[in-house]
Order: sequence, then structure tokens, then C-alpha cells
Amino acid sequence: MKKNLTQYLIEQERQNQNVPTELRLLIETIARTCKAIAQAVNKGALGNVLGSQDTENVQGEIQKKLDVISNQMLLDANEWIGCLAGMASEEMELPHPIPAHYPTGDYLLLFDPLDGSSNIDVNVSIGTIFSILRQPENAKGRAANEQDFLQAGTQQVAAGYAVYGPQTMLILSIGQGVVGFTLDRETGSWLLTQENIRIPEETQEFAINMSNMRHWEAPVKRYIDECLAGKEGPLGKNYNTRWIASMVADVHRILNRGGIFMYPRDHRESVRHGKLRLMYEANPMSFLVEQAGGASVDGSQRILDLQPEHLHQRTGVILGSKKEVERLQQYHQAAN
Ligand code: P6P
Repeated sequence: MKKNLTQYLIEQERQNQNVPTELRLLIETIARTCKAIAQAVNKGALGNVLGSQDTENVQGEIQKKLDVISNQMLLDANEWIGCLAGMASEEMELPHPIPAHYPTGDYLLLFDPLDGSSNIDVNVSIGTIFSILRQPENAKGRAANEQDFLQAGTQQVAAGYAVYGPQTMLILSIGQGVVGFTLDRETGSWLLTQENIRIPEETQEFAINMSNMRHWEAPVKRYIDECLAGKEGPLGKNYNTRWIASMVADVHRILNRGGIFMYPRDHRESVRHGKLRLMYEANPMSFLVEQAGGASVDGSQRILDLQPEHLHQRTGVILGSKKEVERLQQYHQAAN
């Protein structure tokens, strides 16, 4: 009999005292909401949820209907449970305060409610990414402000994602490695199907949007040229490439079979700090990747060590198989 999410979390608390009841309730609530998001995504055109709103998010991106729907679902499900001092999302400029008539708690929840949403209308895997921080000691008992969220990724208590693909899966770390749950649609349970996800240290597969090549910084260009040189080149092996343009799907592949994912900063003004967001994309994914034995850098620095300066800041992201990431990190450090 496979364990469900609650059993896993309770056993973790018994073994490691690292999942207090409030944290377990928060994770269970997020997971339950991801089931509801999965149902909405799964309906597609039948649920009148495809296509775009006539609105932009704080990133200046046109919002898909499902971006807005999934964001609201996460707010509605979590704001009343008494575990949170506040929530922040890719879809909202400012943090969402807990309404005064609900109790607050000790955690902060950040999420990208539906990452990869450009893929929604073409039926490619997308996902929900979440990150959990503690409300700072000196802020306990009051509503969280933006400053309270600005904590380095090493401060994360837990992180994970749901991937809405051929299977609906929940990938989670509470700091004791990485586990995977598969949604059993017949019972509505998240069942533990991967007990110790590990990323192979080496790989022969890289993920990057090649159409940006002319904008790349020299270390990235050098590394990709070496991959493309194949067996006869300095890396001595042939590489394959994948780019799903859905971070959750690309990271899920890497967690399961290795690889290196790159969305580096480049010479374009709009990407000079990178495209992906630090707080609710890079940090949770970096937490998972490191917990699975991989590495994650912005170029020369470990992403989890970065001290955020604002909620929606962007960063370069190079993550995956440890030896591969370290090679590219060395190229960046040599170029500095
Ligand atoms: P591009 C999706 O919009 C996203 O934020 C990530 O999920 C994905 O890795 C990246 O952007 C794709 O960007 O420029 O290749 O479309």
C-alpha cells in the first residue's frame, strides 16, 4: 500500500521533528489546491479556461485565464487556514495580506501559480511552483510586508511543484531529500511513488533556448559550442538537447534523468538580470535540485545564497547535474 502525502509528512515529523502541524496543514492545502488546478487545466476548452485575459501581470506579461484562476485558487485555499503571515505570487505586484478576520501563522508562501502558461493552449505540460519561508522572528504577529519575504533561498523550509502532464505529480522537499507523489484520480490521493529522487552528476543532455545564442555571454557560448562539438570535442561525448519552454517540465526531466537547464542572463536589456524570477521560480527549483544532489547557480554564484532586493527580481538560472553545472560555473568565474 503506497503512502499518501499526509502519512509521509507525519512520519517525517516523527523521525526528524521537521514538519510541525502548521507546516503539514500548509503543504496539504497547497497539494489539495494543485489537484483542483489540475482539474481546471485538464478541462481545457471544455472548461472555457483557455486563452488570455485582457490584463497584464506585474511582469508585463499577458495573463492567461488559467494564470488568474490558479492564482485565486491558491489565495482562497490558503488565506483562512491560520498558517500564513502572507502570500506572494508572480501574478500579484504586492504581497497578499491575510484578511483581518482570519488568524495568521508563522509561514510565508510564494508561488508561480501556473508556470509555462504559454504552453497551456497547446497542451504541453505546465506546473505550479511553490516556496515556503518562515515569517521573520521580529515580524511575528503582524501582517507580512514585502521586506519579510526577501530572504535567501537557503531559508526555505520547504519547496516543490506540481506538474500537470501525462501524469499529475507533486515533487516536494522539506529538507530531507526529494520525494515524488503521483495523483491517483480514482481516490483523489497523492501517493508516494518516488522515495529518493537523485540527479545523476553527469549528463549528455542540455536544455536552453538556442534562438537566443547571439545574445549569450561568452561562458555560455563556450559551453554550448563544446556540447555541440560532441565526441570529437573537449567534452568527449555527444549531447542531446531538449527545450520544452516550461521550466517545471524541463526541471522534472532533469530530476528524473539528469541534464542541465539554462536560462542565463544575456546582453538583451530585458534579460540582463535573467528572465526567470528568483523568489518563486529559481529558489524553489534550486532547493529541490540541491536536495537531489544537483547544483544551481546564476552564472558564478550559488542561487540559494543570493540575497533578494525585491520580490519580483530576476536571475540567470543554470541548474542540474552537478559536474555539468560546476563546469559552466567555472567558465563564468574565469570570465569575471
Ligand atoms: P522562452 C515560461 O514562460 C518560462 O517562465 C519558463 O517556464 C520557461 O523555462 C521559460 O519561460 C521559457 O522562456 O523565452 O524560451 O519562451
